[in-house]
Amino acid sequence: MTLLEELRWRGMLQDMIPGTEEQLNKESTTGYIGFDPTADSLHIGSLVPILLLVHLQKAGHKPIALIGGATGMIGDPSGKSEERNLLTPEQLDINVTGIRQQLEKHLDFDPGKPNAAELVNNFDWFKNISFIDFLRDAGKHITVNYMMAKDSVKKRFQGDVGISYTEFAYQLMQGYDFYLLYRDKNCKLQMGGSDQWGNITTGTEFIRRKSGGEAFAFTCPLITKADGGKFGKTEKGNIWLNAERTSPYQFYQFWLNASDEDAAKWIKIFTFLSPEAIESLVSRHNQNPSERILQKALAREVTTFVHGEEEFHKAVEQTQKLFSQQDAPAESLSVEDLESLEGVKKFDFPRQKIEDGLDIISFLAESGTFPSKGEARKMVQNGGVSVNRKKVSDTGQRISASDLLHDQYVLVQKGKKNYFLVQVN
Ligand code: 485
Repeated sequence: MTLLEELRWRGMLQDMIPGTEEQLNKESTTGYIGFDPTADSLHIGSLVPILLLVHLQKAGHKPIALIGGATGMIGDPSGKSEERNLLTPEQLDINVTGIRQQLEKHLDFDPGKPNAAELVNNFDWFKNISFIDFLRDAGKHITVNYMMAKDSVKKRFQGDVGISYTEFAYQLMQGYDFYLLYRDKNCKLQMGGSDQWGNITTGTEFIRRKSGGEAFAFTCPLITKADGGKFGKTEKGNIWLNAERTSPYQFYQFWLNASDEDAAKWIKIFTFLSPEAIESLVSRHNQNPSERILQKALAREVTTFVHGEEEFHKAVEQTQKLFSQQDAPAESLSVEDLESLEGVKKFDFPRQKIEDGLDIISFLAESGTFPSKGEARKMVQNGGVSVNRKKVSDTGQRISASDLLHDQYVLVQKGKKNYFLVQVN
């Protein structure tokens, strides 16, 4: 399979400029993807473009990861219905460092290889370009009429919010990047998510008008979820690649909890497993879906890719500790275990009240774990509530300081799987 045949099979191809496939089949080609430093970490949405760069390199082409130190100062209007807030230079510095470290981890920069990866930052060239030079050198080659026809800005002409001149100019900067990489590094290909199509084609147009050259591009689809929810978000927010923001355990859990339909799609996109290996996993999975063979393989592959083998094994151990031994005493769970219980919701509660002691029904209602005392009582009477993993059998039971885990938590369980962590303060 050629690179593009493989990406097509994996469901990683959306739009493509005609001739791209021929170019990639013809010669080793340099291709780039840009990442703006809008946060100090990438999230799993950016994993697909990273994987594109890895696939590109594996197929013998040369990947360039561009960090948008300059474009990040402006803000891409693509797919955004409102003007963005400007980030401070200090925040941008922190973000550039965080993102650089993540990109460096996944590409092969070995200078001995002819297709060694490269990392560039567009601040390095934009910092030296004057406004006059930019208008003469870049702005002059693209008409405003052309720029206005892009989806990324068109929507903003219609609503009341409008678009600033700053954000309107964004596509010219990205187009200029492509032109410079084309000119100086013979980079003929740009990739990105499908929201980037407009900016990317401004680049190929720019290259054509300014130098008569031909450049290529393709995009990957934005990842969706079968239930219509937003990909990469849980109740606790985004799933980040940075272990301090999303622990490897939570990361592992995210993939493990995928629906069957999503897992079958995602295993092609997010792993390097071969089509044969994936087909065999799918058929084994379908014979016995409750074993979650696909989810386990997906979670193993992605967690190992992002966090390494050791963290993957730790995540599996932690999962076994929490789920296979459902009756392990709550006292044996560490603070991290408690905080990372799947889907756990946290509530605050005044310490004083616990120290004074109160009845279980008031505690459940006042802590917010139940909407009312009536509902709390009903569920306790039905045997559906546990505190610190012990079933509450008596509505008169009391809660006091001796029930605190690690001197600050009470673990409440509604039914089997709904966890609530009440933290006193
Ligand atoms: O020359 C370039 C300068 C900046 C960029 C690209 C080329 C960044 C780009 N405009 C952008 O905003 N990308 C998004 C980001 O950085 O968060 C996301 C895209 C997504 C995918 C990912 O970057 O929304 O589709 O391309 C890598």
